[in-house]
Amino acid sequence: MKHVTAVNLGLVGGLMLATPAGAQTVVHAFQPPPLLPGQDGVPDAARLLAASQAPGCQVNGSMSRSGSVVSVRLNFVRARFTINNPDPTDPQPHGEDPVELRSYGGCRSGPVIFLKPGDTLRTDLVNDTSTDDPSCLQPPPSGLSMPALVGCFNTTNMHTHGFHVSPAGNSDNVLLNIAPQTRFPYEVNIPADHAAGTFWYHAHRHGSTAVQVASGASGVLVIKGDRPYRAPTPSDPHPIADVDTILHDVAGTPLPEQIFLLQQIAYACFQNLPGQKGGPWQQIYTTTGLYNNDSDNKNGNSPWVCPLAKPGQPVSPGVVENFTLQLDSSSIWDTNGRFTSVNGVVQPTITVPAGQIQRWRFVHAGIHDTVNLQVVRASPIGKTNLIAASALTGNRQQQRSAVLAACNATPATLVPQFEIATDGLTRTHLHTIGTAPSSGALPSNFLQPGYRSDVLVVFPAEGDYCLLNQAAPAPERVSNGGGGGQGPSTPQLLAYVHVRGGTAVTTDLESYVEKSLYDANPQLPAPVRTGLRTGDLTAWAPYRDLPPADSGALQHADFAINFPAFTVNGKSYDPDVVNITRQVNTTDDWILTAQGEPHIFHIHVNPFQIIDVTTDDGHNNQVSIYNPDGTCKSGLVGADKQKLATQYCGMYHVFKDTVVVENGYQVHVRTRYERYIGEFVLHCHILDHEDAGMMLNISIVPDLNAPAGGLGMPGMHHPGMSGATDASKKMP
Ligand SMILES: [Cu+2]
Repeated sequence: MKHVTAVNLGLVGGLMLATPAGAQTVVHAFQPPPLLPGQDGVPDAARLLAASQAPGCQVNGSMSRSGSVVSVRLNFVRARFTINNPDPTDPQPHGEDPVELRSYGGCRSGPVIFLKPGDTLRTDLVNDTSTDDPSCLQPPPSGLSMPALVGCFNTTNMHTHGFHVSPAGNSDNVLLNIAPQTRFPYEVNIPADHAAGTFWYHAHRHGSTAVQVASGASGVLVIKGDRPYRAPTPSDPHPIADVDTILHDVAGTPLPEQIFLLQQIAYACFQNLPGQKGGPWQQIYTTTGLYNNDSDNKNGNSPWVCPLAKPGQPVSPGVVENFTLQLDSSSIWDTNGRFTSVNGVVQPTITVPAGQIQRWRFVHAGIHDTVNLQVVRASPIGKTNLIAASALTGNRQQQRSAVLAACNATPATLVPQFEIATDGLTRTHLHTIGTAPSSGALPSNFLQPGYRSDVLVVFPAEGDYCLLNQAAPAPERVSNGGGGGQGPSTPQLLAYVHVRGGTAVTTDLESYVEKSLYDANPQLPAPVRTGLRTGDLTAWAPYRDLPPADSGALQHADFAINFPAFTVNGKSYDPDVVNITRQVNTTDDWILTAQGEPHIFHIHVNPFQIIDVTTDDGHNNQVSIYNPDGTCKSGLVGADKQKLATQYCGMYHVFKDTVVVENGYQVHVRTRYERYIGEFVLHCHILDHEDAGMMLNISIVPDLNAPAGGLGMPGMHHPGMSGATDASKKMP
């Protein structure tokens, strides 16, 4: 471990720090996600702090707005760029690993797209990848060891995750297949009553989803709303209001915002010997040698490296090409040494003033590893403050001890996060994460793949802080039983936070935030405004409690792996089968369960409300983990049960679109199939599980009791047609 000397803390961004040994560490400034050329009139862009001039990615694409029509050209390409590597032994120039990855626009993270309720998003998705990728051959080369259902990695499509929009036709239709060297005009009509919030888009072609998302094929969708609070009337008992309209200071200046697109880009450098048997992408360079599919190969537990090529030793750029070696291995993200990046940058440095309330939009765009997000005040180690100097070095495993020492989370060092929205949807009450220890563990903002969390943060005083992905014992993580992450759960510093200037806050931070919102919004009627003093956001929450299911019929989703089959309700995904048919504008109760290891439920189009979470009381009775006030009962989560369940403690009656399903618990959710008919999917959001089959088709039809579910005329079966009116699929 190399230590750096003291540096000028006022400088960030490409600053080279001298170390005693003469090696150099580069400080990387926080960068917002790239914007598309042509995107203008975005008030947020001007407010995004820091580093807007930093050398970012030149996005391959464009954007324009004409009235409410937003036209985006997004190129899906396999492009060369670099990813910074904090390991000082990395031989690549300037510590930048060359990579060649599939992504949107040829950037490490896709461009952020700002939208408004009522907009039409027209996306010209240009699949500019080649037609001759090995994974697309039939059969693929034996060396790729591709499981059934997985591949072709150059075929893609696009999902608007969390949007309440049509799943049919050329809207949010993930049953489409956009082949290499073709393009497709998506048109997503965002209804005028759509919630404002944080959403995201990503590739969702079954079989290539994990490879593409693990390569960085994801970006953030922000819907900004300007609908002010209005009093309810008999004809409009729940007027829509956007939380955006109250997030400003007393002068009316909107609170600064930051986007954190968290990606787990699983690149590896391969030795592709010319003409090697079984094709390319079989041998990964690691610190201890080559890692391949040989069952006795021990290098699978060693961090990956990208050496310089030598005669007879070819080295590919960093790629994601081997599903089995890079994504599907049970502990690989824990051991590969790679970092969760923030908007494409590994361990950036963000500088904020003390006392300033900011809205941070977290998006977990990784494919299968939990992020236990904490904000922690840093501690110097001896004379060196590694966080002040932005100077952690080494791969993720090598940084472990320094991270734990420098970012030592205790009740005294933890900075609370005040969550205002989950999965983009404003909560009815501000939820404080990070002050009171619960169940013996320090609270984290548990982010699972697919989750979003919008939080207000405020730093009490100047100093140095860690944005931390805290280490988590196996029971607190997904895939503790294999298949995603059963390794040592190495903690990681996600970002350095330097708090400079501003005004210190000496009062309780929650009171400070709530009073600030109260003071800034004198336009509100008294009871609504007063509610802000205790974090009441009900007036801005887009969804109300759902009444019980119409039919009383219960739907189930049970996730299980019976290797090699990855199943929901005992079935692996079959694109030709409609597994579940339900009727539009009705409400269902669902029970979600997972066998063997935790999985992550996600369903498209409509959010769901967490009605209850139950577990066995030891006498074959399911009992709620919640008290009547929505707090967690002690004894049913935590020490004597699986700790992952503590994640449910902030979720009582919350609306979400993605939720972890812990073993030994039943997650009861309620959803209303509002407005849209058509076929879409529910699946595990551990994306290698999804590709391997953990997905079902659901069809929403106009009338369950009409012939063919009320879709079209009897006998109207058109083979090959897909979308809302496809009655040709087999019913189970
Ligand atoms: Cu799963």
